[in-house]
Amino acid sequence: MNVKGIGRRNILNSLSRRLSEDLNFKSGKIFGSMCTEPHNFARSVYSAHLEKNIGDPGLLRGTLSLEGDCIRMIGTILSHPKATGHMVSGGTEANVMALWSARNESRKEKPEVILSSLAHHSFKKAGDMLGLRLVVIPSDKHRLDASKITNAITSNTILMIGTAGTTDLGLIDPIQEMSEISGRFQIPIHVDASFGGFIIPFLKDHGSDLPDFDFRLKGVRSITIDPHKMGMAPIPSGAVLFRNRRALDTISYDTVYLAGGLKSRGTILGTSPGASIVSVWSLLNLMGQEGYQKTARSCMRLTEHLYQRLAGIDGVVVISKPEMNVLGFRSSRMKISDLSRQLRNKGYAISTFPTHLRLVIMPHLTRSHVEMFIETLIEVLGKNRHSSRAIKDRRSKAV
Ligand code: 0PR
Repeated sequence: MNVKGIGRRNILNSLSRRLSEDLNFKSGKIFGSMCTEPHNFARSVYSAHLEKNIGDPGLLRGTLSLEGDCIRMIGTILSHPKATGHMVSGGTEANVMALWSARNESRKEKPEVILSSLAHHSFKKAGDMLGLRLVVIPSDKHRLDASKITNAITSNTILMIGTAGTTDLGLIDPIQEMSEISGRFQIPIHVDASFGGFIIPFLKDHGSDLPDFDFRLKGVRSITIDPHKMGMAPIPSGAVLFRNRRALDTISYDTVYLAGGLKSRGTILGTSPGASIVSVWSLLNLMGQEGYQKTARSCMRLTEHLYQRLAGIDGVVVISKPEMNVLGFRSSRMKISDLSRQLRNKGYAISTFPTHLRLVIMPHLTRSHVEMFIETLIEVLGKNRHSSRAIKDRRSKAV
């Protein structure tokens, strides 16, 4: 650190040089992120409230009441306006809280949780931190196989996890079937709708026949849903909702000394941005259900367009028909790692899974970005075809 400050102009110049290495959403080359350009209005509201620390909630009784409104509005999206919960830092904190609460409420000595091999890696963190045994059901068909759940249940099972919008392909686990199993065995469900929560309900509003996944299903105890993904809120912004107040009480701690005179909220983080609550509240009110329906439809239209374009390219295999704005594909001619590397060399940021490359068609992407991507993909695959042919030719000459 310098002894003396170096002056704003120097700092800003330095920042613009250093940050030019960052990728940005406007480039149209980030096809692998579940986050997006935050809505401008939410961004400006957020920056006006940077000083607020909701870790001392009694100081921010106004912000606290906005948090209550957010939970009610999000609860309405998830078919339970009376749900309780908190605005948190994102899907990881929300998932850990849901498992923490289930563990404390169960009071079992050796608690076990059933989940799919495709569940988000935050559950591994939660299992490790909370001393939970994770009973993993291999999901080779891209979603949880509900027929394998019953066999995995033991007297120690405290919870099943279902995902609505899987990380790798944006698919929905059979949560309806899980809910029936839940009724039979009295084992509650946590739904990770971190990604899907802000798109599935709005696609359903428009007649899509996606299955139910939320509090409408009796077995669902808690839901994770992230405004900083399809909700278009600034980072960090997640939410965890519980069907009953009691679930939240099991993870609440009394802190009697806080300056505002109220105890802490029962989230994992202490000091945390009240700005995120204020901006989500503003954004939910600005967008309304219609705003999110419009965004959901436009992302889905673009996803369907991309799906058709990919399906029309010789040598491209689309993994499954998209249910929401996530698409997986691979090449029948190139190794996944080679294709990923070559697209990355062309500036594209795409997630690479063992079985496919994942594209997430977020609101920052447009039709021309999609066309630009398709052109690049055709070029990469074309070059590879020549080089693989050349290798084959050389080999056959050598023979
Ligand atoms: N649950 C699911 C189903 C998720 O997909 C994710 C994150 C989480 C929970 C955890 O959420 P937080 O990251 O908010 O804690 N899924 C994204 C992913 O793995 C996270 C992400 C977002 C990664 C943007 C990269 C990126 O650029 O793809």
